[in-house]
Amino acid sequence: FSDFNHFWSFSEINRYLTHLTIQYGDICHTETLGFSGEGRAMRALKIGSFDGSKPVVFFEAALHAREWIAPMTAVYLIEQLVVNYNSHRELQDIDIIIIPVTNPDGYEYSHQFQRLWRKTRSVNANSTCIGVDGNRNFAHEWRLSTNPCSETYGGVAPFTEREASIVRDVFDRYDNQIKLYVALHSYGQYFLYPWGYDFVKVDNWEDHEIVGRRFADAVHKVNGTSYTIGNAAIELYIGFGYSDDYSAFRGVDISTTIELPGGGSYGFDIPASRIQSVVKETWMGLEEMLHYVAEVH
Ligand code: 0X9
Ligand code: ZN
Repeated sequence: FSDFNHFWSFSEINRYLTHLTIQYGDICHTETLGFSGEGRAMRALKIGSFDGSKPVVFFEAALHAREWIAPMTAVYLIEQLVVNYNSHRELQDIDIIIIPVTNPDGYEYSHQFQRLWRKTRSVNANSTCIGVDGNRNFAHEWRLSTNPCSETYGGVAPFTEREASIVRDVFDRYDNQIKLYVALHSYGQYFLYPWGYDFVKVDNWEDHEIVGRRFADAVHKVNGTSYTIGNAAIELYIGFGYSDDYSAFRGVDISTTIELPGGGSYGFDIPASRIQSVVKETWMGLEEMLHYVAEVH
């Protein structure tokens, strides 16, 4: 019942979360996990009882501001889960946390001023360049990078960014309970798993291959979209301080970054006319991953 023909602003997403929790208060609730660098409330939608007895699944989108298809995918995921909750018996055995906009300051900036903005909007000492790459600011194999003007600048220390530390806080709070972490990004149609800091695969990489294959097959059935599944460093490039590496380091069973389809002139600016087909096909893949968690745990 929502409009998936345009990219939603941060306030539209927030209004929608509020609306859902009013209409479906018995199934879901929202929680403000903290505040971004510029003071925006970072809200999560939570589905389930969170009484400690069930596996927790954690989705998060738009740590990179310009990757607009990611929060739309998260919103569609939220809608499908909440509206159809009662017809998904298996989902009732899982607790689900979704942060649709992990970098709200950057997301707003990309809407209002600069379409291709990626980083946070924090001020760097001794530099006029703004922002830290949230996906280089996590504490596993983090490295000091020298140039604050770089698009992949990791900050002066891990977790300098509220946006990254709020994600860490979720791992802390549900320590040993989170069985699946999905970072939604764009673009390139990849299902990536750790490690990203070296050409070495995470110990249980075969489980990641199984989950990735189930995701990709379910997506492919819808519109024929193909995904590449593999180790992040091998498939993409080496880097340090990634959220999915941190998740695996914290002991989350399955940790993945999904690079959704691209389009437009720069890849990140996929046209709004493609939102519907991407969010629908991706939902089929994500639902399949939830089935995996429900089966295994
Ligand atoms: O470079 C990134 O942060 C991600 N790609 S993006 O184009 N969305 O910026 C990839 C992260 C993949 N994960 C690891 N390399 N660990
Ligand atoms: Zn990204």
